[in-house]
Amino acid sequence: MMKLISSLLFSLILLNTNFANAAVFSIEDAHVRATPPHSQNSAAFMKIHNSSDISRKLITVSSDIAERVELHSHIMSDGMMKMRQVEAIEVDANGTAILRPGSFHVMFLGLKSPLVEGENVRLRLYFDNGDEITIDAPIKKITTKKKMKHNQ
Ligand SMILES: [Cu+2]
Repeated sequence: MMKLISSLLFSLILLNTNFANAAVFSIEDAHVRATPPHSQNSAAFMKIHNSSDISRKLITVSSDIAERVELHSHIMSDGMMKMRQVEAIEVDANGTAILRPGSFHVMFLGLKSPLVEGENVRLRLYFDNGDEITIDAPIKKITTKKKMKHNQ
């Protein structure tokens, strides 16, 4: 009987933890830029909502499609928009961080193969509260007006 009770209690604790984790962040509209053949780089975009009362940070993204995955933003430098690596992307308390072309994005450097429209890319997002979220982001064609130059 004690065994049953303790395993029930354990299950409840697990349920609670899962529920608490699931409630903090939600990811919407995640997608990855399709690439022409031989392209080395690509980027992922999404909306990250933080439904907690504490400001949080996206600190790392991992994926096996590229040799390196970095968090990037854009800055104006000498009158040109340039990409720059950032340590984290802030997700305000009860707010939404928007990763989009020309702003924050997840950068893939050294693609292992071209990214074909219609396929999915598995991404794992790591947050500063210890939360980890795995998503499958569809590959889409994205057209941007300006060519971006790397600043590294
Ligand atoms: Cu970038």
